[in-house]
Amino acid sequence: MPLRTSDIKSSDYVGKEVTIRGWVHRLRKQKENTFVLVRDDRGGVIQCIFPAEKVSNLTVESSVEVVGIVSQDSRAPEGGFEIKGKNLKVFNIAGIDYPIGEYQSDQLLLDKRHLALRTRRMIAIAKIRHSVLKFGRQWFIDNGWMEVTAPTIVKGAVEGGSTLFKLRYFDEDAYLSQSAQLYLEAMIFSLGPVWSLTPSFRAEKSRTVRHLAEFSHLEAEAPWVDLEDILRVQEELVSYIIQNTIAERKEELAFLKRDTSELKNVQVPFERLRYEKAIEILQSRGFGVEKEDGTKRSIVWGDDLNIDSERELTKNASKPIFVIGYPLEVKPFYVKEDPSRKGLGLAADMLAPQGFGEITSGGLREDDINSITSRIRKEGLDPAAYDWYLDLRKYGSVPHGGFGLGIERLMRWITNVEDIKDTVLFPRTMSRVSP
Ligand code: AMO
Repeated sequence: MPLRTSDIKSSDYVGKEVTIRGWVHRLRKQKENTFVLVRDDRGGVIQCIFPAEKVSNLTVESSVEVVGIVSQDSRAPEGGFEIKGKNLKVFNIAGIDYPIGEYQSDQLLLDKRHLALRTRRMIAIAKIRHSVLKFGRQWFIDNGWMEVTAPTIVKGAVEGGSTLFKLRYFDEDAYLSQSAQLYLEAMIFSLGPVWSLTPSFRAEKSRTVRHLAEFSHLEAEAPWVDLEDILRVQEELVSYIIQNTIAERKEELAFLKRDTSELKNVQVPFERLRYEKAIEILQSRGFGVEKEDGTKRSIVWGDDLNIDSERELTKNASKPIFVIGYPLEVKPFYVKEDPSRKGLGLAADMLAPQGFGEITSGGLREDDINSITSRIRKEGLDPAAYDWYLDLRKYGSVPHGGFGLGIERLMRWITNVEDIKDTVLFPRTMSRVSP
């Protein structure tokens, strides 16, 4: 394996001959010498100096192998080390029409995302994403949860019929999964606490900076838990991911100009705010919701919290807030009713601070066969499509609960990038299914 630029930027290598491979990131031609910035396969960049005539045919993004001597020069960009080139091997001379330059429209960067992955911004985001996924998995390993995977081609809705992607599955209709939750619920009977990371699909008709049609969904489910147990798992998991990621990705977050001092505050416990209290706070601030005719009215008990109300509730917070106990009407059929507060669900959403909005949703599941069957009907769904799911309430039903966390929502908060499309390498939205 050839060395990477990060390996050779050290006094140990000064005066030594090295071989690196990469792509021409930038070229600066002078009369006698050409300064070739080479980017390695992890995005590290080093300046290589060649006699101009030796590299006259090089173009940006050509793939090369450089053999040369490392030297230290404080004027050299990218950390004061450079390579005095001896030999150059070219794998491919890139076409001169490489479309990505220094200043590009967001649209072009999305249309050419397969090439834009080579920009320093996307490399930084990809590395942060890697850390988020790694530390998420690590938390579950350290805490004894079992990793599982659920199918993504399914027969039924989990999060409401309006965002289902339908597909033809041989001779029948099927859907792309909105959530692995129902499958994880089946697994806890023999596997105990389980978690999975699978894509979830939502035919979201909304074009917002928070919605994708395909997102990475980290989900967990466990038997014999109460709501507080499920909240604790979420706050511990999220603070573990954040603290470890900001420690590991200082450079990348600095490149993105993310001030991480506020993320350092993200330590357990997170505040718990009851839904009715949240409504009272919003009312006391004169908060309105938009009616269908476009006019506004005051927010009232029974309204769901939209992004504006989430922003209002979290604008001064330095860490996430759990909103607990939404009315059952605004939650899916599986949410368990609070026996001591009729009409309210034993469920909670975690809202990230400063208006980043909901990043997790979870709670206890209705475990009584009759209640859940009538709730499925009430939502206009066909209980027959849930026959196997209902078996879980028939044979040894237990109190249980879990949650789902949207990796890209968490990424958006950690990186502070404006658009969720930039937190994933190849975004899928209502208007984008390519590249
Ligand atoms: P919910 O539908 O709230 O709940 O989704 C859980 C989390 O997934 C993320 N998310 C999204 N991210 C990007 N684009 C989208 N279109 C999108 N939709 C959702 C959010 C959200 O908090 N089964 C339940 C969870 C549970 O109770 O276990 C569920 O899917 O971060």
